[in-house]
Amino acid sequence: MRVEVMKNVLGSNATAAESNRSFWNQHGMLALDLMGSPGSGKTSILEQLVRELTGRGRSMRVIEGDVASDNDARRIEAAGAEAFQINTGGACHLHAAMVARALQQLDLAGVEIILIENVGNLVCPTAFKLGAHFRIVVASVPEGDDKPEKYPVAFRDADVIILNKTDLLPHLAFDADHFWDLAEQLNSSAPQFNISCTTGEGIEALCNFVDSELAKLTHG
Ligand SMILES: Nc1nc2c(ncn2[C@@H]2O[C@H](COP(=O)(O)OP(=O)(O)OP(=O)(O)O)[C@@H](O)[C@H]2O)c(=O)[nH]1
Ligand SMILES: [Mg+2]
Repeated sequence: MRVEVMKNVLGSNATAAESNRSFWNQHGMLALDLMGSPGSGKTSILEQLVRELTGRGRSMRVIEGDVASDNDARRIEAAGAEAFQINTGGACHLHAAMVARALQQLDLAGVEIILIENVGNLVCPTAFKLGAHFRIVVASVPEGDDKPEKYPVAFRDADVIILNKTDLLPHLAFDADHFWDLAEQLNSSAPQFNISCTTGEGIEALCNFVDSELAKLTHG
């Protein structure tokens, strides 16, 4: 019985995710879904992307997922993009229908990029795709270099892997080569980015990636 209910929930989420993807494709919008542990730096990366991509003349909206509070939406608005906060009220992931409802609320005229921050954890969001073109997993140096080994699905299914807070590498016993070896064993195709939101390392490269994927989507 429980298995049946779960199958239905996942099935209806998959349908809603496909519909989100069709909507984005029809309107030439590139959608990115960031997942990662609480505090790994998802909002900080989004703030950097908003600033850098706005500077390049890109137009974007941000959908923020949290159990509670609108702290992250307020941070994004301060960085310069319109944001829509979803509070799940306890659920540990966004689901595709929540994102569809957010899209209906946002003014999407002229928008090229949709950035989504999933609820902070490396487990629940893996089962609930949102339809985004890229699922980005964000790990960070203080979490420890064994995370790919402990949360393999998050890394195996990712389309992009980010290691954030590289400015802390000199201060912590984190072996970056070991982290990337583990990530590579699970997923050798996902582009990899070393990022520091404090120093700005890697932000330009990440924005170049977003720009080139947007160009592929809109120009074929
Ligand atoms: N040293 C350092 N600190 C960072 C970096 N990126 C983010 N932080 C800090 O890490 C903390 C958490 O960052 P957030 O961006 O709020 O993390 P988050 O993943 O959005 O957290 P949740 O929304 O709670 O899941 C903040 O105090 C940030 O200033 C970085 O590259 N280096
Ligand atoms: Mg956040």
